[in-house]
Amino acid sequence: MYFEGMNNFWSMSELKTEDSKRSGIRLWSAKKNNTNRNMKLSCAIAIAVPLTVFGSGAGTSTDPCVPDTCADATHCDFTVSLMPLGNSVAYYEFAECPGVPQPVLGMKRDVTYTFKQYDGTNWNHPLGFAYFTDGAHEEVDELEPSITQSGNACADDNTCDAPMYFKGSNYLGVYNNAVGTTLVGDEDFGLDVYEPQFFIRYEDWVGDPASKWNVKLTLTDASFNDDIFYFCHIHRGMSGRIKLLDANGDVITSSDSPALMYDYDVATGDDLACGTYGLNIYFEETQNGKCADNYLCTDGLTFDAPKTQFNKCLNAMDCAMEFNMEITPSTTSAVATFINQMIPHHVNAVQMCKALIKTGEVSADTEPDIYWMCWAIINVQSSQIALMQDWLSTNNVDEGSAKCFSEDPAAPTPASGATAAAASMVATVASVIFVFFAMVF
Ligand SMILES: [Cu+2]
Repeated sequence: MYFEGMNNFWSMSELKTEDSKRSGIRLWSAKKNNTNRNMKLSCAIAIAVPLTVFGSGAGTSTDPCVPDTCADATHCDFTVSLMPLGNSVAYYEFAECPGVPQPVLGMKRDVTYTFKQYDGTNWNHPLGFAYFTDGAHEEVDELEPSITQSGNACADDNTCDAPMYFKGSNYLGVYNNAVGTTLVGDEDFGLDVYEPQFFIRYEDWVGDPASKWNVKLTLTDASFNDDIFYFCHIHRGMSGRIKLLDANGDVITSSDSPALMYDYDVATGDDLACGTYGLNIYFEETQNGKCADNYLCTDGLTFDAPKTQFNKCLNAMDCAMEFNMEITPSTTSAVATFINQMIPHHVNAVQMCKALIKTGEVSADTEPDIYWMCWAIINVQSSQIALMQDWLSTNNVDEGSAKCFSEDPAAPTPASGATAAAASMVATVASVIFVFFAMVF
């Protein structure tokens, strides 16, 4: 029943499915989601079975993450999942180098790599591959059968290196450059079927036994040595570097080129305990008077430590929402006013889910309905935030985003010239912090 409601909600994002290239959201951070891994670790220890080693490498440019469990010399797997905590949407993680958000991957030429998006957390995060950061989100070249960076004649017959999208063993396209098969030139590499499927209801996406979503990528262009990127076709800000390796497994081009166009989110301070990102200035000890209220009536009640922490997280995110909703409405655009109210509202929903997952009381095993609803909130509301941010920048509506308060609302009203000057300075600093915060978000 919950998912029926969600399906309607889902269709809101489908309004812009065809425009998903601009539906990405900027990320706010990166912290490892320990929950599932720890669960796997404790299970493994309990039954005294050695842990399977999928791969090796630190996931850095000098030590890329590589698979060790290759079927043979020319067929290897990357096992994909997503970590939601400590960042704004989610970051890719690979079982070959667990615990590393957005790792640098290493790939050899003329090896077919299968990126297995089997894990449920892949829902709404179909992998793409691009020559530059974020691919079509930024209107830069992706790996497609008709696109080459090296001047290779492949562009003439649609045989350039491109991913091949699968549902189970069922190939969804026509183009083919997999090792050990016949090269087929065609513009259709299956993405047009694959990507829309990642928007459907979770149960439908994951429920079909054949729904072993996977992407195969084979790099063959011997005259191209630059790095490429994996990225999410739905959310921008999730690009990770892929470096070419020689036959010995050594990095061919040590410099990182092209550049990744942003830094990853790294949660610190109180955000670490909440699974959130960007809330540190709103916690009660440090909120600098941004909010006068305590949002939870906890007097006289006792809570265990995890719930005390969760309450603290909620209080901070409620403060953030209220503070960021206190704006002057636009006199020219109700849409702008709506957006400036809705973005902090959506951010709050996403943060609430991250904090709830962080408590450990909600997981795919213990509370699957709530857990996957939270993933829906994280994935869809993040896309909607990006859509709204894009609307504001496209329509250039500045009005309606001004804060109601030019100074700390909890500070005493300045009475004299000297205190007014001091208060003005405080207000200026607060404004700068707010503008910075707004830009980051
Ligand atoms: Cu995504």
